[in-house]
Amino acid sequence: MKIGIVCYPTFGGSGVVATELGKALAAKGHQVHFISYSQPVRLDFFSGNLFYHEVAVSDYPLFDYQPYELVLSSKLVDVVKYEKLDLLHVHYAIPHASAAYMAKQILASQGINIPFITTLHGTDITLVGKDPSFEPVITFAINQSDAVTSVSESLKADTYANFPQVKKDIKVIPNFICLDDYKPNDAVCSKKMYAPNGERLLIHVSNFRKVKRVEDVLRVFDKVRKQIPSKLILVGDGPERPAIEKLCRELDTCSDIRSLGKIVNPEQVLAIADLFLLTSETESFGLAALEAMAAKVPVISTNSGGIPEVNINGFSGYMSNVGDVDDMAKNAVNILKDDATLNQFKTNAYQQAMKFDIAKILPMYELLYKDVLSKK
Ligand code: GMT
Repeated sequence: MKIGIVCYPTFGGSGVVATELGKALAAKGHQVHFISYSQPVRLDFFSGNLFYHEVAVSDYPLFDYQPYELVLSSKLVDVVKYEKLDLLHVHYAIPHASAAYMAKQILASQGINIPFITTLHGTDITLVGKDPSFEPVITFAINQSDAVTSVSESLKADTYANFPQVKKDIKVIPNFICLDDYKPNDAVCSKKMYAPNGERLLIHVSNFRKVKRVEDVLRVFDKVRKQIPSKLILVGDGPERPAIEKLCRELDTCSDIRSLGKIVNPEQVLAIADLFLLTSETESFGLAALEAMAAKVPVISTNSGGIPEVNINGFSGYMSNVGDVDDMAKNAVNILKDDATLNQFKTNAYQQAMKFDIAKILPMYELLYKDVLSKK
């Protein structure tokens, strides 16, 4: 098949999922064309089946806001026509689904029928998408998609709740990881670098937005390190960084925390971690937690959104109510208190991650593509 994938190229989960999906499809012999405004960060892989088309937005002075959606629609028309694509798969509803709809209509006027599949990722439905200014467009674009998937049952339910006019059947295809990328020998970091005296190593990976409640990560860590010698690694960057730095000083924990910034291959750092902290207000899925489990790192998380579909309480880690940092710290100590318990949780975490191996999930997308094409 010749598949066009539209995604955000940044470190966000939707871009990561889209890129890894495209890489896996290319490895299976499909021709995959990425269409985005810059090279996706995880597109660090060479294959004769992978192509990248940049959406170049002009900076004409009349525009205070560049009309990205229109440029994207035009680019889609161009790529579909000249690369003879079979279908488009757009990740994140805003504005990718409506741009795909527009491209589809333009192409239809030229006698070309291109189906498009929309994958909903989370904040496009639960945060940004909820904004009434987006509602009619999102509802319309979802209903007009040839197929719609969501990354969890929870997100599917949220979509119907937040967009009552959505009538489309939504198919849940969970996120995945490529377990082959998590081979222990691939570790390029050593634990001694960050925990020189054998301390337990906690880790948090996110884009440091408000929804991640990174302050809670610091508060949990502060409570844990008072009971068990520990260090904390922060991976990622984002708007909440100044608030985090302030809190770290207030709690006097800075000497035990290392910020590594944005990292393209988080598995290299996850490989040396003992415990992952995910304190989000909501997560449609929590790909970061799944990546941790694939690296045999148990997860202390909140129980909101789709997280319970990923982290199994008392098995791959523990879940607590949003903001209950005392409970999270208690659970963290329970996992970290001795090697036997920690090793059991590490084994369980990996076992849970195996359920989401790409080998199991990729065929679901391929089946969906075939189904959509059969109705073309
Ligand atoms: O978490 C973010 O802020 C980024 C966002 C994205 O779309 O890039 O992540 C969402 O999609 C991920 C991949 O499907 C999910 O694993 C995340 O849970 C989801 N984030 C939220 O729902 C907050």
